[in-house]
Amino acid sequence: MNNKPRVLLTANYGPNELGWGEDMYDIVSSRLGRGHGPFQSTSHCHYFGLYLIAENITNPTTVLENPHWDEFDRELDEGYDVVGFQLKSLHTGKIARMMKRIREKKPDTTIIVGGYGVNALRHDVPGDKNGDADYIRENADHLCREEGVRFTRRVLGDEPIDREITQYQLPMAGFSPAGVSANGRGPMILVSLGCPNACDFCNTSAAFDHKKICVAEPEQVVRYAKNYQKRLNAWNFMVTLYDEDFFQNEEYVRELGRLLRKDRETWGIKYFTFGSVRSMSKFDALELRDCGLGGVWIGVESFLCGHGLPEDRYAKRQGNEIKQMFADLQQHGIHVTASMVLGFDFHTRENLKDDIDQFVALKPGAYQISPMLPCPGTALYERLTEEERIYDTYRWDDLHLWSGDQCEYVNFEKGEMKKFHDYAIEQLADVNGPPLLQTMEKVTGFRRRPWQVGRGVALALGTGMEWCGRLSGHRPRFCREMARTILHGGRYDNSKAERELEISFTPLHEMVTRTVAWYAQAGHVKHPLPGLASERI
Ligand code: B12
Ligand code: SF4
Repeated sequence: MNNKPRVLLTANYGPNELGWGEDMYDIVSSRLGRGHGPFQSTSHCHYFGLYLIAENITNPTTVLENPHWDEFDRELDEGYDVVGFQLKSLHTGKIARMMKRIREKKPDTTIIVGGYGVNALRHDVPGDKNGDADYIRENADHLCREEGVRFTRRVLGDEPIDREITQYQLPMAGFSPAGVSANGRGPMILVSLGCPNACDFCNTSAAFDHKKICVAEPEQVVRYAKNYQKRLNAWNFMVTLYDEDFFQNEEYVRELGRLLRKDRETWGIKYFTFGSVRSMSKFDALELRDCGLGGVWIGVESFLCGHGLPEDRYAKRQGNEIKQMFADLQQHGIHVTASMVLGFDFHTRENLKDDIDQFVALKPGAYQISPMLPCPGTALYERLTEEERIYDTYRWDDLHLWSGDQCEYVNFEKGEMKKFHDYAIEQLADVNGPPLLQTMEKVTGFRRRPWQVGRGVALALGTGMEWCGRLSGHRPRFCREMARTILHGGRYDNSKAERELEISFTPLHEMVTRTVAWYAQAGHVKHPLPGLASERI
């Protein structure tokens, strides 16, 4: 331990909130895979920004993630000189309360506040009757609205400020597929912050004044990814690269691809990242796959902007036709997560339903459906304030996707947007089904919602099968190892090995088709399966 000032980095105190019945801190159950009932997968995440700062300063540092109030209070007694908070707008009240406690206990503590909630402090929300935003603005010693590692080093006098930002010790996210208690680990690397596309509703673009700040060059990304190989003791995995629109810089994408291909040891590394139609239109799916892309989150937002439609709505939607783009990516084994916004000014009851139906037809592997929520600090919030369309009841606690209407939608009644949200989730779950079942759909040829029993019945059946197996001492038909095998096989793309070693792998759906066919031929399947009735066997 050195004698430098002691630093505590913390997020808001817990417990975390539920949003329309799901844990907001679980991105899979609350958003990306919402609505799958007994087939629901779950996940957990970490406050990466805080760990990144901790790794890159030389002061003795403690990180707390959502401590309960008593734990936070007790920790303050350890005597910290500097306390840094990660602020999400939703927790403005909680962070103000934590700051007040610090000022009571040790008034001369240096308080730093960073995170996206800081950008939102540019505006007020009408429901902030407690004056929490004012308190933070007036009592924080430093508000960070730039890249946080260098900012913190500057505050601490931790020279040289511009030395490398390393990413060797970050915690990993965890994912548990439905019914499987094992935890898949999800490593991450921060590539850049901010986005020049400047969509009017976008908080992360506004936070950095629509600039892009690069944190890791391709060579660094490969180095940090190789370190994850050691930590995970695995050659093959998917790493999340945080970048608001990764494909904007074509040279970066190609250089990273070149480096990953160059070294035999990194052939198994795939990445998941964020992209837009406009930036991805500069590549074809095959090239993206060869550059290491394994999964991408694309903001679809609406079909009323984009290919063939005027530029003035959202420029990031210009470029190739989106349905074809999705189909190409998916055919090349690239997993696509898609998001859409409900309640733009151009939405009406009729075209919004049509928008949702077109979104469902994209068959995204995962999805986020967001009722439009104007975030303070953005151009959208400014405009709606001028148009007097922000409701007086709007509080900081409402700054999440499931808070209901906080502003007036041009063509909808109050409360109507949740109905469209629920319609979208229902369609995604019922029409497309969970990812594993989507594969089964291809295999069996059943395309008419074969698993559309009621949620309660499905839940009872699933739970019943599992417990019958346990209680009777018989092996259940579907077990953890089977799920693991299927998930393992489907997650990786073997294109590099195919190309360079000239071997071929059987695609997942073909492998399952053949296996099921074998069972059918051996007389283990009582009823004929439509998908196996043709020459596909
Ligand atoms: C991963 C993620 C999550 C994860 C984990 C979040 C977490 N642990 O904080 C999960 C899925 C759980 C999640 C949940 C939610 N999230 Co979230 N999430 C993100 C996402 C995609 C990436 C954040 C991240 O880890 N980046 C990588 C790290 C390394 O970078 P960073 O956090 O930006 O940190 C850097 C700087 O910002 C700064 N910094 C950050 N903290 C601090 C602190 C100090 C002291 C300093 C000096 C600097 C600093 O320094 C860091 C290094 O440069 C962002 C959007 C985005 N693209 O960034 C949204 C985002 C942060 N989430 C957001 C929201 C609103 C939510 C939810 C409320 C759900 C929702 N969307 O409605 C819930 C809240 C759950 C909860 N209880 O906190 C908003 C916050 C907006 C706001 N005004 O506050 C964002 C910006 C999304 C958006 N586009 O609006 N989220
Ligand atoms: S493209 Fe995405 S990250 Fe960039 S400004 Fe638009 S919504 Fe924000």
